[in-house]
Amino acid sequence: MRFQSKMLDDLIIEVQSVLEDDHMKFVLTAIVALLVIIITSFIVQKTLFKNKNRTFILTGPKKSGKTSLFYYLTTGKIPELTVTSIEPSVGKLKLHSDEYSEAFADVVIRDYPASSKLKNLYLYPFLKENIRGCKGLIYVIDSSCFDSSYCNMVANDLLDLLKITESIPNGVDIAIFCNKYDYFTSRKPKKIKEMLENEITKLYKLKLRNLNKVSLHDTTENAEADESEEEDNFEDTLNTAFQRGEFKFEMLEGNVDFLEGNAFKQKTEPLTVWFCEKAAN
Ligand SMILES: Nc1nc2c(ncn2[C@@H]2O[C@H](COP(=O)(O)OP(=O)(O)OP(=O)(O)O)[C@@H](O)[C@H]2O)c(=O)[nH]1
Ligand SMILES: [Mg+2]
Repeated sequence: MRFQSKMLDDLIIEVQSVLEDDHMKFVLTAIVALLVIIITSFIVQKTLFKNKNRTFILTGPKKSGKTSLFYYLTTGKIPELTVTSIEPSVGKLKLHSDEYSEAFADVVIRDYPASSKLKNLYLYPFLKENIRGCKGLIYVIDSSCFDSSYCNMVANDLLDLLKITESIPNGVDIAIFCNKYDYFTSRKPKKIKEMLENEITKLYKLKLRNLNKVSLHDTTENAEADESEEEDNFEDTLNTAFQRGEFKFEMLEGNVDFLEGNAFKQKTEPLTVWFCEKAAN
C-alpha cells in the first residue's frame, strides 16, 4: 500500500514537471510570436507610411514667393513676413475645400532654398534619391522681373532640374508658377514659355558646341572620353525635347504647365486645379 502511494506521488511529480516544462515552452512561444507580430506590423506600417506620401517639390529663383506659396498651401494663410530660406520646409498640403481634404491627405510639399550651394546640399540629393516618389514639381518664378538675364538664369536652372526629372520613364510633371501677376510689369505665362524655349535652345546649342570644341582640342584620351560621355548623357536625357534643334516643353516626357498666380493675394486657383489633376493620377 505504502509502495503504491510512493509510486503515485512520483507519477504526480513527473506529470507536474512535464506540465511545467510545456507551460514554459508555451509561454516562450507566445512571447516570441508576440514579438514577431509587433516587429512585422512596425515594419509594414513604416513601409506603407513611406510609400503612402506623395511628394511635391517647391523650387525656383530667390525671392520669387516660394515660402509665401508654401505657407498658403500648407496652412491656408500667408506669412506676415518671410526671411530668406536656408533649409527645406516640409508640410502637408491643405486645400480649403472639404471635397479635396481627403484626396490630398497624403500629399507632402517640400519648399527648398534657392541658393546654388543649398540646392546642391538639399534639393538635388533629395530629388535624385526620391525621384520616383516625386509626383510633381512647382517651379515658382517672379513674373514681374522676367527680363533676359532672369530668363537665362531660369533656363539654366530648369536644365539642371530636367536632367533629373526626365531621367525616369514619363518624367516628373512640372508647374511653372508665374507668381506676382499683381505687378503691372509682370509678363504673361505664354510669353514666359516662349522666352524660355528660345533661351534653352540657345543654351543647348552652346553646350554642344563647347563640348565639341573641348573634345577636338583635348589631347588626353581620358578627358575626351569623359566629355563625350557627358555629351551623350546630356543628349540622351533631353534629346527628344529638341525637335530639329529647337527646344519644346511639349516634347518632354513629363507635362509642363505654365500657370499664373499671386501668392500674396491668395490667388492660386490654377495650382489647385493642377493638384487635382495630379492627385487623380
Ligand atoms: N506683390 C507680390 N509680392 C509677393 C507675392 N508672393 C510673394 N511676395 C513677396 O515676395 C517676397 C519674397 O517672398 P518669399 O515667399 O519669401 O520668397 P522665397 O522665394 O521663399 O524667397 P527666398 O527663400 O529668399 O528664396 C516677400 O516680401 C513676399 O511678401 C505676390 O504674388 N505678389
Ligand atoms: Mg523662402
